[in-house]
Amino acid sequence: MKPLFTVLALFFLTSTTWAASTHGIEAHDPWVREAPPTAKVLAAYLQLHNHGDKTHTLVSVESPAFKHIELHRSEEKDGMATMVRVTKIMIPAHGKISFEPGSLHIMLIDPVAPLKAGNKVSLILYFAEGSSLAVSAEVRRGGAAGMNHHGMDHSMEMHKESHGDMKNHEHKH
Ligand SMILES: [Cu+2]
Repeated sequence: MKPLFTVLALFFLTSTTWAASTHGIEAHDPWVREAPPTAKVLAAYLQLHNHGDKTHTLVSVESPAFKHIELHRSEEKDGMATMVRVTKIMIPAHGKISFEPGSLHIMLIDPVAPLKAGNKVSLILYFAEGSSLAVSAEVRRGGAAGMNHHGMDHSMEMHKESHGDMKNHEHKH
């Protein structure tokens, strides 16, 4: 965790650009799945588009609202949904990465205070190439059934295209 003033400074520097951002990386539809007030782990989702000519590599995420954040991917193993930690996620030039239920997600660990639908969570995404991107993610209800202990939705597994959703989707703008 960086000192708070650094986080805030980064936030102010980049907060106006979270929808159309730094070095060609754009975040779309960031949201956090609402969990019970006692939940120690929540998940955030968004799409990252790389409009630039260079690969960007997401390596970490920080938030003043959580003590610890990891990048995870849900996988199915022997019929059980499990999560694997991912240390970097490459977004190729003119490519797109989707974080979505049942696949890649930003795992938000140890909330500083309980969150409920309608709350906003500031996230700062750090890229290996040196840039960062601040986004504001709204807490939303993420559908009903199939929550496991990590707040993931098993019923969404069927929508997963493949285990490796890091492939380069065609860009549609
Ligand atoms: Cu996870």
